[in-house]
Amino acid sequence: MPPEREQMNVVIVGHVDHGKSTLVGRLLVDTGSLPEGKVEAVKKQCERNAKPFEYAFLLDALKDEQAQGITIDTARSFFKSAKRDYIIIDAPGHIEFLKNMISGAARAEAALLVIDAHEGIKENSRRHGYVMRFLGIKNVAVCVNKMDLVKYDQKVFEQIKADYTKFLNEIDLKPQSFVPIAAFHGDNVAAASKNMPWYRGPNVLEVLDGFPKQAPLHAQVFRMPVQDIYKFTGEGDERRIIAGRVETGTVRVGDEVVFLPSGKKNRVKSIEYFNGPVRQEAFAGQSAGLTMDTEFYIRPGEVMVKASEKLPQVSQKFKANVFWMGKQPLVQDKVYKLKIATQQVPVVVSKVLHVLNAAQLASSQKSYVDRHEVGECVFETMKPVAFDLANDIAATGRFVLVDQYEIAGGGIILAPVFDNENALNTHIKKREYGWERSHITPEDRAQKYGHKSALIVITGKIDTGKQRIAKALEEALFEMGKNVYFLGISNRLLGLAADHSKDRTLGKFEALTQLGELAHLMTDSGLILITSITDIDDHELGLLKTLNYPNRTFVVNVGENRFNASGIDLDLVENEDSGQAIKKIVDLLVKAVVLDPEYMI
Ligand SMILES: Nc1nc2c(ncn2[C@@H]2O[C@H](COP(=O)(O)OP(=O)(O)O)[C@@H](O)[C@H]2O)c(=O)[nH]1
Ligand SMILES: [Mg+2]
Repeated sequence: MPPEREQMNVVIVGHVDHGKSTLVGRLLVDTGSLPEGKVEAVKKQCERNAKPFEYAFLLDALKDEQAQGITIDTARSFFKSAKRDYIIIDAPGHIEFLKNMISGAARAEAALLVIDAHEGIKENSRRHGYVMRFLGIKNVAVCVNKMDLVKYDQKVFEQIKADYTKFLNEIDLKPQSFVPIAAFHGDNVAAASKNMPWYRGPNVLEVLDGFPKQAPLHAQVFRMPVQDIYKFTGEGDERRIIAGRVETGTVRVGDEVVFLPSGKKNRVKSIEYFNGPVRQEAFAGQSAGLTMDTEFYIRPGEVMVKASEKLPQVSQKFKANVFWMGKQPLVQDKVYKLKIATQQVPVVVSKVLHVLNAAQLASSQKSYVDRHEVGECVFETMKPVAFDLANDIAATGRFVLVDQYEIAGGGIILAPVFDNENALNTHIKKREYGWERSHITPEDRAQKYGHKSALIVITGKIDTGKQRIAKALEEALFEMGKNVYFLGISNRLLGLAADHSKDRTLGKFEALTQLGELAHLMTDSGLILITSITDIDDHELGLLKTLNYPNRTFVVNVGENRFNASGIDLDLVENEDSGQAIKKIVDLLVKAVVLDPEYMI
């Protein structure tokens, strides 16, 4: 790859008239980033109109020019230092700005915060501090401007620095530096100021150059969210292609890879491109299809990473900031759909920690997030998800929230959250609390019925004889005089099959929860309940078992076990004969003391 010049996006914020445009204009002029004669032309124009020259006019003139060109982007200015290229974003409206920043349309790696030394710290100066924190921008410099208006007095600068530092510390933000400047005159912008010999620190340009830059995408750790899994169609060709876009890093043939959240490991056998020859390597920005050394099964949505590199977080809880655009407010405990890279999972807000109104930039303490507000929230997903922190890797650290088929919010992940509280446990606690137990104990029922209760889940691939075995088992147990019921819940009812009237991600979760509750009810009444479910994964099994608890759940897998690392009690071969299958399942139930030993066949 050709050596590229480093680029850094910087956002500039500050109260109106504190000198943002002037500072940007001055940076452009002092770094020689303007077209020849531009400044002179604008100055002449001012003279003709008998107006004093303003750097803001200079920026306006540039904007007009840009608008005629290809990019109509009025809020950006470009300048170069010896070290790198800068793009300065002058945030016009806060709503647009926050939306763009959080949705990933724009990304600021550093911020300049301008405060007028003469006017002092304004409410807006504080609000901007909040915004920086919400966006998680770590590289922040505060420019105390218009020092000429306070006679370049060190005491004024030190007082503002002390006061503003105190405020920033309260919101947990640590600015890199404070620079006393007179933007209009160029003091400490790109050169040291003769007027402020008492200041020995870096000028604004030096501060910017000093901000550390993230490595380019291809040099970061490898992340490839799995978009789809294709099978070769050739005769007897059993290979599978894992397809996706490499978001960051590089991967080579022979690399050991891990798929998360499942944790499955494998090794890259080949890298195929859709319209090209086989290659040895794929890197950030490329879409590729990879084959693996050993055959295995995963679902789309997993993130492929390298075993030798820093792994992403795998968790069901994280803290994030969301920018909310939904018509209905974002509320606690309602189920939304979370999309992060190619993963889609049900999610709830377990806690709203803090809310900031994007229009007024006023922060408040409330338990929901309205349209055009930014909420710092704890999210809980219904299954583990793999993610990075937005500050480390944007592609796997940002997400969108879907409410009623519409993207209603965008978020950036700030940190994983580790605690034992989870929505399922809370739900079960509530259920148990509200449950009026009868005087007949499970032991009484077992005595009377001649067996204990159980939920038997028969799982495996589609069309492997699961339903036939389930029904045969029901009949056999019924013949033995047991209280048994086959719950013929179809894939469609379970939300597992394509059903366009329902959101599949949420539908499946809802259906499994209902099934778990139903199972709990039926096993609580002393029944042996049998059901069959196609391709249930470890986590979904866990959900069923937890809901059915304290009653027991047995899992029988038919055919190749594709999605379960644990939790299978019995494996049957594909299309196993009903008689054989029943014998094995009954043996299992006898060993587990659900049935008496006399039934051991
Ligand atoms: N005296 C003085 N005036 C300045 C300085 N920097 C900016 N200004 C003036 O402050 C006013 C507002 O500046 P501007 O850059 O448009 O502020 P913005 O609203 O933050 O973009 C303009 O009249 C500038 O000329 C400075 O260092 N000293
Ligand atoms: Mg301005």
